[in-house]
Amino acid sequence: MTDTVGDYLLERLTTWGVKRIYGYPGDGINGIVGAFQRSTEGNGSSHPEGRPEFIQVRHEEMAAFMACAHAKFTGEVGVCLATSGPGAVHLLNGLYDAKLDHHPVVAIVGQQARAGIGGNYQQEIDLVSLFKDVAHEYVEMAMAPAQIRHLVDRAIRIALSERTVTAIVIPNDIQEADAVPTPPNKHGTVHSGPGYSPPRIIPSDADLDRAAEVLNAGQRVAMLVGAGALHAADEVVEVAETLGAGVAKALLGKAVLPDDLPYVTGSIGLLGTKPSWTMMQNCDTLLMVGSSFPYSEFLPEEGKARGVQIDHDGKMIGIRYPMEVNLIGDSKETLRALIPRLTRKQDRSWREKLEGEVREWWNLIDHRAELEANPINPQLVFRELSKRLPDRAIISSDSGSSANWYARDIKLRKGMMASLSGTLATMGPGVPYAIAAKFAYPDRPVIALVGDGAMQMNGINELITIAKYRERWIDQRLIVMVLNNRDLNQVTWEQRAMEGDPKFEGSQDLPDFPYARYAEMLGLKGIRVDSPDQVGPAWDEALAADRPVVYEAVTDPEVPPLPPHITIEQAKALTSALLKGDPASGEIMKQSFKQKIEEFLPGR
Ligand SMILES: Cc1ncc(C[n+]2csc(CCOP(=O)(O)OP(=O)(O)O)c2C)c(N)n1
Ligand SMILES: [Mg+2]
Repeated sequence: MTDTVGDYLLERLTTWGVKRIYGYPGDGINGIVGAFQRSTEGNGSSHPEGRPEFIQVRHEEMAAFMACAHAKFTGEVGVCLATSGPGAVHLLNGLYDAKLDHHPVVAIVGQQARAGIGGNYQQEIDLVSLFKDVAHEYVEMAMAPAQIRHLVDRAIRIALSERTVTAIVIPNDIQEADAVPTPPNKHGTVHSGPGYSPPRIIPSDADLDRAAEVLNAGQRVAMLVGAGALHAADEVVEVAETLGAGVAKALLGKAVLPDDLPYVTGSIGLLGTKPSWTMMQNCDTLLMVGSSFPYSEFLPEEGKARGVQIDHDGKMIGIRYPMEVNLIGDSKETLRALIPRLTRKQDRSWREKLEGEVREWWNLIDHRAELEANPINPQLVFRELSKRLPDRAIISSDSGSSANWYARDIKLRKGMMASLSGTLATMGPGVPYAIAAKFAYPDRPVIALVGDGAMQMNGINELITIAKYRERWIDQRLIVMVLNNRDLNQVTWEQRAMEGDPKFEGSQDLPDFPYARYAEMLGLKGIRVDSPDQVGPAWDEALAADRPVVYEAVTDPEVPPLPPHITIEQAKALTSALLKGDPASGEIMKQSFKQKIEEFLPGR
C-alpha cells in the first residue's frame, strides 16, 4: 500500500526525533490519526519503535501545555495535534504559554478539505489567521502533498532556532492523499532536509572587555538570573564567587542555582524575597543573565547602578534597565569568556551582608510557616514538602497563591527541575506540566503544586489522563498537591492590595470539591489533610505511595501572600479594603500583623 501524507508526516517527525505527540482526535485529523493506527499495526503496541506516540489528553489546551512542558524540561521541541475548528481554537492558550516563555512547540492542526475551504463549511475557521499571532514566525497551510516535507522541516527548525511556536495546517483530503516524500526536481518545488544544532554565540572581545570593566569597578554587584541561565549554573557560581555578588532568581530561573547556597537571595518581584529586594535596592552594579524579568520597581532605580546584560536574543536586550553593556551571546559561553577578565573582589563585606540577610530570611520563612491558621497555613504545606523533596524531583506550579509559596518557600537542590507559566502566568498548567514531565522522565518523582481554582478549571480532568497512563511510569511518584482554600485567593489578595477593594464573594468564592476522594475513585491515592499536625506525615505517605497521589490540603485563604516589602500604596489599599468591610477583615488583620511582627523580631 502506498503511504499517505499522514503516514509520511509521522515518518518525517520520526526523522526529527519526535517521540510523542500530545493530542485529541477529530475528523479534521482522521488522516493523521489513521497513520498513528497503521504505524502500530502488527506490533500490538501503542508505542511503535522509533515512531512518535499519540498521547491522548482531555482537552487540546492541555496538549499544548504538555508540549510546552516537554520543551521546557527536555530542551527538545514539543509537538501537539488537534482537529480543525474547535480543536485548533482550544490549543491557543497553551501555545501562547510556550511562545511567551520562549520554548519551541509545533502545533499540527487539521482543516476542512481543500474543495470546501471558503465555503462557510462546517467547522471551517481561517486557521492561518487564527494562528498568525501566536505562530507568526511560521504558520502555513498545506495545499499539496509535496509540501509536507518542507513544512515539517521548516516548522521544527524555526521553532527550535527562534525558540517559538510554529503551526502547520493540513486539510483532511491532503492527509489521505498519496505521499510525495521527494518532490519532483523541477521549477517551483522545494527540497529541504532535516536537522538543527544550535550555534555557538559569543559577544565580541571588545564588548566582553567593556563588561568586565563595569563588573570589576563595582563594589556591590547583584546578579539576576533567569531561564536563559539554566544550563550555566557552574559559570554563574564562579562569577558570583569572583565578584562577591548575591544571586537573585527570576521565577523561570528558580532551578538555575540550588537554594542552599548562602548567597542565593531567592526569587524576586511580587513573589520574591526580602534579600532579593534589599540587594537590588543597594547594589551599585547589576549583572542580568538570561532573564526578561519585567517589574522595574524590583530592579535598581535607573541611574543608581551600572548594568551588564547577557542574552542570546538581541531582541531581549536592554528592555528592562538601561544597561551600559549589552552582551548578545549564550549565557554559558559568555560567562566563560568573561571569567578570565574578572578580578576577585577582596572586600567581601557586601557578600557577607547579603548572606546574613539570606540566613535571616530562611528563619523568617520557617517562622511564617509555623504561624497558626484556620485550619492549615499554606506555607506549612510547602515548608514540609521542601524538607522532604526527593533527589531529582521535578516540580510544577500553577498560577495562584501556590506560585508565591513555590517561589519563596521551596528550597530546590542540585539536580532538580522546576517550572511554571512564567510570562503568560495562566491558570491551568500545573497538572499537565507534571504529566509531560512524567512522560519525559518516567523514573523521576514529579510534584504539581496547584490551587483549587486551577484544579476545577482543568486539573481534575487531567487526573483521568494520569490514571490512564500511570502504569507505564516506572517510578509511580506523581503527586498533585491541591490547596483547597475555596477561594481564587491570589486575585482576592490582588483586589485587596492593588485596588483597595474588599473581596467580592460572588467572583472569588469557590465551591468545595472532594479532590482526594475523587482521586481514589480513579484508582489513584487520595490524602486529605485538615490539621497542621497531619501535614508532614501526609507528605511522607504521599512520597512513599505505590501510585500517583492527590494531596488535598485544606488551607486558610486569609494568610496573605505578602510581597517581600509592602509598599505604602499597597498598605493603604489594603487598609481601605478592610475599612470597606471585607468579609474576612478581622482574620486578615490578625495574619498580616503576625507576619510583620515576625519580620521585626530581634535576631531574625
Ligand atoms: C486562565 C486564567 N484565568 C484567570 C487568571 C487570573 N488568576 C490568576 S491567579 C487566580 C486565582 C487562582 O485560584 P486558585 O487556583 O484557587 O489558587 P489560589 O490563589 O486560591 O491558591 C486567577 C483567577 C489567570 N491567571 N489565568
Ligand atoms: Mg484557591
